[in-house]
Amino acid sequence: MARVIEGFLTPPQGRFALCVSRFNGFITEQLLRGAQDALLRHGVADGDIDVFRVPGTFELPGLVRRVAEGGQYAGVVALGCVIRGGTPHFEYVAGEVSKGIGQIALTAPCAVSFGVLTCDTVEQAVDRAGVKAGNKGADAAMACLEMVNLYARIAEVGKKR
Ligand code: INI
Repeated sequence: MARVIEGFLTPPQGRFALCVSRFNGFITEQLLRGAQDALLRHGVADGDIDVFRVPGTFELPGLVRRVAEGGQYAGVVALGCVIRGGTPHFEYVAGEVSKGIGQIALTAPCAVSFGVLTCDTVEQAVDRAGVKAGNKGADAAMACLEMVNLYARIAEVGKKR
């Protein structure tokens, strides 16, 4: 019978880094709150969570790469918010952060998750930061927790059958 290997939502060994941008802080602070709350309520100790801040979402990939590759964390969560304005700036920032975090997630020695909002309006961002559409920071933290567990299980299940 085929084995199904999934990550659990139990607290793993290891620390978590929450990397958050200050730009659009009225949204990103809510994403951070949601991510912290999700980890704490799944048994991660407060002392095992570190918060790193960057000026804007564009700066997130540079930070996340250094934090993820440093080997001190089991999971890294990127939290930011890009809101479309009247110029193409949005496209560049949103494109760079999604591409950058995506590349890091592929090769990092730990789990990396993407809690960056890319919204057309402020209202869309508010809805995703703890109002109508949940809290995407909490969702990203949960995904990170699951992937930390899953990565740990790959080595485990490879040994036994
Ligand atoms: N940074 C954001 O996090 N969100 C935005 O919506 C945004 N817009 O639209 O300008 C933004 N710009 C700043 C950018 O992330 C960098 O901090 C800046 O360009 C300096 O490198």
